[in-house]
Amino acid sequence: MTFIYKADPVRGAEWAELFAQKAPDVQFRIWPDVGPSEKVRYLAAWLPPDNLAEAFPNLEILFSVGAGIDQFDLSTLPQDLPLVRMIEPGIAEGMTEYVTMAVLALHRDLLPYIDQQRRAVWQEMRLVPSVQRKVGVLGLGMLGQAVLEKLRPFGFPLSGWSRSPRVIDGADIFSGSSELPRFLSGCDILICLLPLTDETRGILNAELFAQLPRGAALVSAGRGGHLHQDDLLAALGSGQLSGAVLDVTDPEPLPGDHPFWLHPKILLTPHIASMTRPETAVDHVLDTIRRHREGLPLIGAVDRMRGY
Ligand code: NDP
Ligand code: OXD
Repeated sequence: MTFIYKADPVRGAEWAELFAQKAPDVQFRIWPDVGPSEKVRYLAAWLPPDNLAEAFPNLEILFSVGAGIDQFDLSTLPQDLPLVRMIEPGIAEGMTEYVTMAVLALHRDLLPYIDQQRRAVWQEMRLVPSVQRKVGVLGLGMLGQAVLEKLRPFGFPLSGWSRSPRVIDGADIFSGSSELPRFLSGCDILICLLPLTDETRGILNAELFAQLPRGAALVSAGRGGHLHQDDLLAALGSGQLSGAVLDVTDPEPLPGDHPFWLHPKILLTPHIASMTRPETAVDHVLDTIRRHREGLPLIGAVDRMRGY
């Protein structure tokens, strides 16, 4: 029984050591060294190979090595093949640190202060108390909920928006497109942690920015495809938005001459908000294999109809 890892080979070597300790009965191989293809039962990939069904006729589970699965073309995957995304505490920990850093940077005017420093300007700005800075999260899944919990002690009025209604302690929750305008009107800092689907592609656009309070700021850490780049530049130019922290772009990396690189109101990071941690990722994968063998529901199984 073979498990194939097809992503960053350095992290793959760490997975190999963990498999050797925790599941010595499984033959762990790193792409492209796949061995006899009929023995392959499990594949963990950032991008799966073409012709998956022909390449591995006995595949039982396809894992995404990340929390997102938009990099997979769902229409080309065998319909009955379970697709399981990465659910492990390292991803949530990294994301909550990143978003907290971004929210505090925007709240405490770090971008204009960096700009002032570059120009040798020593000038204070009025400090806004946290109770007057409303923070809202688009997407209330594993990451959105963890972020709200992490932000709670700072005293920002918190809110969130998702597809289905829910109750979260200490946050006003909105759901569905009908409640989006009311949610947006209460966000001085808007954090996007949605998955990228047909419904969410391009959601961060001029129409959405116009519904935020004037001078609001954006943290985009879901996927680059959520953002309409020209609309962001226009909103920053007009003052409708005051700043943006972007961890994801489309494409990644951006071309060298892209206006985001040197924009004084944009802080850009290279998709590092969080990273799958091998120790806990391997536990998730082995637990999923066990549950699959026992006929139990799989944690992190992707709903093909919803697309996340
Ligand atoms: P989940 O699937 O757990 O949560 C997704 C949330 O988005 C849910 O609350 C869901 O609503 C909501 N949602 C989806 N579609 C819509 C819609 N059309 N309208 C309103 N709400 C919607 O995902 P995670 O929290 O685990 O991850 C979110 C994304 O973060 C990933 O898909 C990935 O793209 C990105 N990511 C980025 C990383 C980085 O390093 N920058 C690292 C890890 C992930 P409902 O609850 O009703 O289903
Ligand atoms: C992920 C990511 O989806 O790294 O986990 O973006």
